[in-house]
Amino acid sequence: MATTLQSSVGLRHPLEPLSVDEISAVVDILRSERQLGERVRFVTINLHEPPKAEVLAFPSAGPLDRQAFAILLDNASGRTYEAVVSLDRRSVLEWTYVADVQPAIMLDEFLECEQACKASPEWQAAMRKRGITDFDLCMVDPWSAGNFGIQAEQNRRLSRALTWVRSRPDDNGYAHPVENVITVVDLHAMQVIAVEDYGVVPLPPEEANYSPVVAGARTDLKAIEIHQPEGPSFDVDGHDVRWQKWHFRVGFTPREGLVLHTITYADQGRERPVVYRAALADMLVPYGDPRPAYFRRNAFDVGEYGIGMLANSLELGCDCLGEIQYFDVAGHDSRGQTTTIPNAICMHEEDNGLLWKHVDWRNGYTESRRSRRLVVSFIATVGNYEYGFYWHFYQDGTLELEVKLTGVISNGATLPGEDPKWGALVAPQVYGPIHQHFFNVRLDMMVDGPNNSVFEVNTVSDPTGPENPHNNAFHAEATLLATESEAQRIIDPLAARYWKIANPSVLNRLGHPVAYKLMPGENVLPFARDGASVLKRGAFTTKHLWVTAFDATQRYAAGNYPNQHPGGAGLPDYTSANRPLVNTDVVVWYTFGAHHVVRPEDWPVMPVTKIGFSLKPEGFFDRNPGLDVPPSMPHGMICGDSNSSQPA
Ligand SMILES: [Cu+2]
Repeated sequence: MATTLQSSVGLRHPLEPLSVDEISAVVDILRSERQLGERVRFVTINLHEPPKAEVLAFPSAGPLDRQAFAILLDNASGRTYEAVVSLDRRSVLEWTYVADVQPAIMLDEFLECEQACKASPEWQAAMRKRGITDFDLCMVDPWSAGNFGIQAEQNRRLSRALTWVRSRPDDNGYAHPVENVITVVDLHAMQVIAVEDYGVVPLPPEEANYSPVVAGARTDLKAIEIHQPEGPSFDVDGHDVRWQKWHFRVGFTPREGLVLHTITYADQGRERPVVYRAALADMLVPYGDPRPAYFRRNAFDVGEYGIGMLANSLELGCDCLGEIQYFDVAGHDSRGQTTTIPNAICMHEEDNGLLWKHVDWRNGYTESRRSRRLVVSFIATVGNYEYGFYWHFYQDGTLELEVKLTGVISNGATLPGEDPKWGALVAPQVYGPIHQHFFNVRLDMMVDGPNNSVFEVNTVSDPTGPENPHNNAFHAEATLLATESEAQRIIDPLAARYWKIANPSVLNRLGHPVAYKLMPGENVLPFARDGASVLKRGAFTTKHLWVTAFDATQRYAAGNYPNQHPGGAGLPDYTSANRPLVNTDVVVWYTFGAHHVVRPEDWPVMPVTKIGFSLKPEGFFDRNPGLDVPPSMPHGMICGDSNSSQPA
């Protein structure tokens, strides 16, 4: 894809992601100024976003100092450092030692950890005990260790790796879990320190491959092609996107993946802000099996691994269909070598069925409009699972996030005839433990300006009385969430509950504050009980809505370093001061959970499951903002011709 880094005013926008050359320069500057040893790894390097006020004042205040933020890990000392580097001044501005943390597990560590396991005599012995002798066919996934308060694990960088085995090189190895073997690896030394073996269970007998050659492709599917002969309706300048009155910037970080910046909607000659920054703030996948080989199985896919780092390179016609605008993503490995993920972000338009319609049934006069949506997406592969993140922009002012879950379930092997309590059989002797997938999205809201208030809206039945003599009355009741402790809420579908982010200083033509509402979709709470390690570390999952007063340093729902963290970081910590939230710069954090009782149909590769939420205008506009969408019938035809003629 050809992009320019210059904005229309000739200056590079301060939120333009770091280029490959800039990442390379950051590595050079850090190496030369800090005399980094051989064993220092670059965990993440990304844009150090300038302060919000400076970004919003751009370009009138001129160019801003171009800065990068980096996390480094010294395997020799076990120390973690954070650095801020000025690219313009080619110098390290800040260098901070961060005590007692473990940064995310890096992709290089995935591969090195697998090699270390395969080289370990203890691991090899555990495999031989199970009749496995060709170690090249084994797959060892480095699962995070969590924190269970075990003294011997404190201050060590650990992985608790799980093993699967292919029956031949092109076999789906996840069909053959090596049950009950947990390989504990010290990731600083990159050495196996223990192999926990809870007993031999035979490998499941069946292969479970999913290529069409194996499955037998159906033959009755005719071609479908998406043509846009005049090209797509969006304009792209670097990472700046304009589409159907929406204007925003695409960003990407190794940790969060896709980031949307400065989302505005043009209305009656004004670019009206809606969201300043939107990104995934963490994930948690807790599993429900309490047995020794399973109780530590959980994953914080954002904070423990970096979901952006694991992004796929997308393919036309496979992942995305139609007229596609791709964005490449610049990155690096842990040794500071730069990388590029080509086509990591996909953007395209989709026909989305009906936008609005009415038939005047007396005279047949009909107006209807097709809905078009803009989709900005990326897909990450985290070991066995795939997560797709799709932001949808609509012509009625709605913004939506849809997460698609697919890939191969995390699994285990059972004895013949065994039917496990904490999960379900998906194939003979293959077991999928019950689990949940929680996502938390941080929405730095800016509804018509920086200062907003958040309300909870419940619909209530009126009590019987003089005002409600027929018992039919019900109404929507808005309650101000005035402080951070008040603004920790869960869904209530039976009260039709939603949350409204309003700007008290801007009134619509009906005299009410303009607002957007956060509409929950499917959701659930964790089933782990109080006291569970996973809830201490992932407390963000215990509430669906959190609201905080804006602080640029508060970005992650489970804190900056969830890997092996004892808990309490992130949202519980951010809200501990109980700051006021009224008519101020607020950040809305929404947690949504997909509950996964595993089915045989999820095997061997899981059909997509979707979950998400939407942000919908509520009194933000004076009327239906999609009224001006033109009819789509070509060649002078009018929708409704089949009903009757248009009135004179
Ligand atoms: Cu699942």
